[in-house]
Amino acid sequence: SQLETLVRALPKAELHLHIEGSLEPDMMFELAKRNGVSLTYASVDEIRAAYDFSNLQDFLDLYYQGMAVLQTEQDFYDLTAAYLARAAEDNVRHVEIFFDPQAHMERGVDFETVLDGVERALKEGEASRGISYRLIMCILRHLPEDDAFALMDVADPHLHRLDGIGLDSSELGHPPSKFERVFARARSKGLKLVAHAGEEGPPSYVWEALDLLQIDRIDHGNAAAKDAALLAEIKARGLTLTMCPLSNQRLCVTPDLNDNPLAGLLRAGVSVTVNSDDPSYFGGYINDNYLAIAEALDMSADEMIGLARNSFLGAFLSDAEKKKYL
Ligand code: ES4
Ligand code: ZN
Repeated sequence: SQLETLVRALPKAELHLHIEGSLEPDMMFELAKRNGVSLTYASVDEIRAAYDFSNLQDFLDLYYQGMAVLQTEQDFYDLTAAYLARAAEDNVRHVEIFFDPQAHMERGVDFETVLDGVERALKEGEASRGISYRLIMCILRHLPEDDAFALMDVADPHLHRLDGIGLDSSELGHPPSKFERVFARARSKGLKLVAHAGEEGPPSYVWEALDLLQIDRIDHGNAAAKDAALLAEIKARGLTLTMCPLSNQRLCVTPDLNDNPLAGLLRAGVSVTVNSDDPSYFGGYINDNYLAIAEALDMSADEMIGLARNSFLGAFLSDAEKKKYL
C-alpha cells in the first residue's frame, strides 16, 4: 500500500529499545554454542513457541533467561551490530538504546564488558551507517534501592559514555518512589532521566515518575489515557511518550491493537512516538509497529509523518542535531 511505502521511507528515531530484547533466536543458539551455555530450547521454533506471554512478568522471566548467552565483549558487540543492521533496513537514523547491566553483572559479567561491546557497535554504526545514538543505562526496579546505588557506583567512572538513566523490569509493586533518591543522584550527575511508567501500572505511578523522579521522557505511559489531569500535565510539560504497540499487544496490556491508546493520545495533542521495545520477543521491528497501528487505529499518512517527526523532537539530541533530521 501507499501508506506502507511511506512508513518504510520515513526517516525515524527509535527511542525505546532494550538491546537485550533484540536478541534473535538464531543468535541465541549461536552464542549458546560459542560460549558453552546450555539452552532449555531444542530449536529456534521451540523458542518462538515459548514467546506466548500473559503479562510483563511472563516475558521478563524468558528475557532474563535468554540473555544468559551474552557473556563476552564480542557477544554484546554482535548483538548491537545486528540490531543496527536491522534498524537501518527500517530507515532508522537515530537510536536511543537501553541496556540492563545488573542482569549481566549478577551472572558474573563485568559492567565494562557490556558497555565496551555495546558502545563499540554503536560507534561503528555511526561511522559506517550514519546512525547517531544515545545510551541509557536502566535500573532494574525489582531489585533493592541499594543495588541501584551500587550500580551507580560501578558506572561512575564511565558516566561520560552514558546519556541517561532509565527504570525498567517488573512495574507492579515497584513504584517510581522506590528510586527517588537514586534518580536525584543521577540528576546531580547531569544525566537525562526516563522511566517505564504506566505500562501495567496505574496513573499514580506516572505521576510519581513526573513529580518524584522528575523524568525527561516517559516510557510507555499508556495509563495517561485513563487520567485527564495527568494527560494535561504531560502536555503542559511537553513530555514525549515512547509507546510500543506490539509490545502492549503481546504482553496483554492492550491485547487488542484496536484498543491501544496511542492514536487517542496523539490526537489529544501528546507528543507520542512509536518504538519496538523488545523486537525479537514481540514479533516486530519499528516499521512493523508503525504499520500495525496505522491499520488497527485507522491512522493517516499525516499521522505517520507526525509520529516520525515526534521521534526526533523527543530525542536527546541538541537543537542543531535535530535540525538535520527535521
Ligand atoms: C521491558 Cl516491555 C518492558 N517493560 C519493562 N521492563 C522491560 N525490560 C525489557 N523490556
Ligand atoms: Zn521497555
